[in-house]
Amino acid sequence: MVLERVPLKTKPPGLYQVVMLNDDYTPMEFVVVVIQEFFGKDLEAATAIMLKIHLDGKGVCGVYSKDVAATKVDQVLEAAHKAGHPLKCLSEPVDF
Ligand code: TYC
Repeated sequence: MVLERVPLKTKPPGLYQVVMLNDDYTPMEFVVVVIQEFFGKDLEAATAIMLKIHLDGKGVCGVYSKDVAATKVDQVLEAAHKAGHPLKCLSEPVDF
């Protein structure tokens, strides 16, 4: 009989950060509205995140479960596409 080792531990579900990328065309006002609408930030926090992205090239808009992060990315990309802006974002695992 062959006994196979069964992993004792399953990995805890990880957290994913939604990272927004800078570009030269999307209006700052649009990015601020998107961050408020989809990431629940107030005007001041959304403006600070937008400026960080503008200056650093990218920034984290929020941290979620994998599914929720993927939904946020879809919502942002759809809103940007509909408005005709090249705004891009992605989700990636948070490492700690
Ligand atoms: N760089 C853009 C501009 O000058 C503004 C911008 C900020 C675009 C953040 C995308 O994720 C972004 N209009």
